[in-house]
Amino acid sequence: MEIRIRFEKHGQGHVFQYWDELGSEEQASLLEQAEEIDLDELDRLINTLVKATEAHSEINYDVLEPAPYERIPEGLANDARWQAAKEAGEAALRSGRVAAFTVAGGQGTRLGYDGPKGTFPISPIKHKPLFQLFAEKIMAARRRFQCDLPWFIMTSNVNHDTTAAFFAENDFFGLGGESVRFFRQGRMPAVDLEGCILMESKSAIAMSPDGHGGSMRALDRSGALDEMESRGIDLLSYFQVDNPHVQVVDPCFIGFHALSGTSMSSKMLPKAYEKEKLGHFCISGDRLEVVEYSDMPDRLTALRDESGALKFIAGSIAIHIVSVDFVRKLTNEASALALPFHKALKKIPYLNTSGELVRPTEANGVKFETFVFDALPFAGEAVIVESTRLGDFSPVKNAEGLDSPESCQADQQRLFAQWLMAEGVELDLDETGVPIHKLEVSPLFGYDAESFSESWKRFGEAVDFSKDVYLGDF
Ligand code: UD2
Repeated sequence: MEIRIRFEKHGQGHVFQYWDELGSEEQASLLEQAEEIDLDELDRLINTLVKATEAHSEINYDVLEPAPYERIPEGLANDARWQAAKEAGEAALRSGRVAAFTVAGGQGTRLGYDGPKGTFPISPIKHKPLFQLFAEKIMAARRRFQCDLPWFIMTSNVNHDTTAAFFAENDFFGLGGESVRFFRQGRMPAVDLEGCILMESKSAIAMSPDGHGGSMRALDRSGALDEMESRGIDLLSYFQVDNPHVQVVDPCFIGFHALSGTSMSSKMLPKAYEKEKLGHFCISGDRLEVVEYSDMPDRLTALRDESGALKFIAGSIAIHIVSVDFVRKLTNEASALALPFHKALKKIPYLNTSGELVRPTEANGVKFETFVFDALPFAGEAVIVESTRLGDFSPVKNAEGLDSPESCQADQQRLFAQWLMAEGVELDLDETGVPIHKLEVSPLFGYDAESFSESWKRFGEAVDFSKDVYLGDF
């Protein structure tokens, strides 16, 4: 068998060790996985990321400087540049140039939830799942901008079928099945610390999603890019499945991107504290880079400027605008713009030499992933735009504590309380700004201060805030 010989030549012949014991379906499944693996690429990754004795880093920390960003001005409503950006973004939305794009292929292990993360219930009263909140935001934007606004969702082998089934069961939350498109990201094999491919069973390689950077390749391979181009879509509003606060399409942000002529733009938040787990927007020489929190040396995260503020303050919240023609360029093999792989040391269950499954208690292997923000250096003059925390970011990552369902529900209610109080409503709040009685606002009622204000004025009903209140579509 030709493929078996190829694996042997690359020192990975053990993948087929149990071939003769397998039934025909298992053989077919193993072959399919093996064929996904680019052995030359894997050799290169093993040599540079697994076997190399010195830590391999592209980043020269000695020349790293904070990246400049577009600050939110004092009087945003009267700021000519921000208003011009908003108008440009609204025009792009109205003319159907934008698609929403969610990366939802992750394994979500930290949350400890058994199912695709997007199906996790997160709103404070109605317990709407993450996917429903995004769907309602998309629906609200369609109504406001009178556009199709399709939604592309990247899944992975781990959760593709369950994600698609969940949308079907929920009638696509009213969006129309033809306007929601799912596609799978690629996979990479995990290897042990010597570089041997790990097996999950006699017929299965330990494969895992290839990182959210894999979204670029997957957009191309799935035909999603062709579809976008044929529909006149040239801008992707990219966000992560774990963040229900995200403005799925933000006209100002889209406008800054469109007016600048860049290929990729990102939102930032000033980091709340030194070790907050956000990538850092940095300039290295003349390149814009995002240096992940785990790679940033403590001596740099601790640096402060004359005013006492963190020097490397611009944190990446994983919200981007990506031009469709840029994705084409990135995925065109001739362009040599491939995103670099990063390694993650993990505890990976594996089949030992006697064919028994071992669940290690220490990290025993390496997974390989690419990150979408590594495309920024190729994007020309990328634009980084400041956002507000409640307005755009409160992710659900951990079962408890920071970035948990509890912290996220509290933040949702703080945001809704802000909108109501701006309309002159008096609310009882606890000492952290969370209303005493639960509060939930459907994105179909209001998805930002402006749309909320419009609905509130039209709604005109007396609301009793001495008990839990849900404001829905009306
Ligand atoms: C990410 C960023 C971090 C910060 C933070 C904000 C990285 C490496 N770090 O941290 O800088 O912006 O988010 O919340 O990205 N995903 C896939 N396929 C994959 C892997 C991940 O679709 O193969 C999706 C996943 O479903 C989720 C998102 O990417 O929506 C983030 O993944 P993560 O949980 O690995 O990222 P995290 O929290 O370490």
